[in-house]
Amino acid sequence: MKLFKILGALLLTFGLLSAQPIDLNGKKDGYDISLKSEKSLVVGDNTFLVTLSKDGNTITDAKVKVKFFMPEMPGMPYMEQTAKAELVDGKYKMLINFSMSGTWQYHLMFKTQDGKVHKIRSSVNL
Ligand SMILES: [Cu+2]
Repeated sequence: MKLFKILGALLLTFGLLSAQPIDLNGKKDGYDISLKSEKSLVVGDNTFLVTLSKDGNTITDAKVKVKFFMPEMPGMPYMEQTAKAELVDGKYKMLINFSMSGTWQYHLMFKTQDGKVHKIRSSVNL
């Protein structure tokens, strides 16, 4: 009985943690990148917001795109979702539809005015 209570509490804790919107920050080639989701991630439509800055200055003239993918697994083909960002209120906004829960890897790419393409790789869970 006690064990079930502990397991229940753990599940609840994980549930609450994974129910938070994502808020990831990284640095690449001198740029500060933040990737946020508007809400907690769900199977279906998710809005992502990216902000870019360099030396404290917000960059709004880059081209930003993202690719989320899940490798092939037994009984499941490779899955991929890509989106090009649209600039809304100084933030790069993208819509991604996740077809299933699990770990999705992503490549976030942005092309700056100097013509250089920068890429960061990470993953999210839902
Ligand atoms: Cu999958």
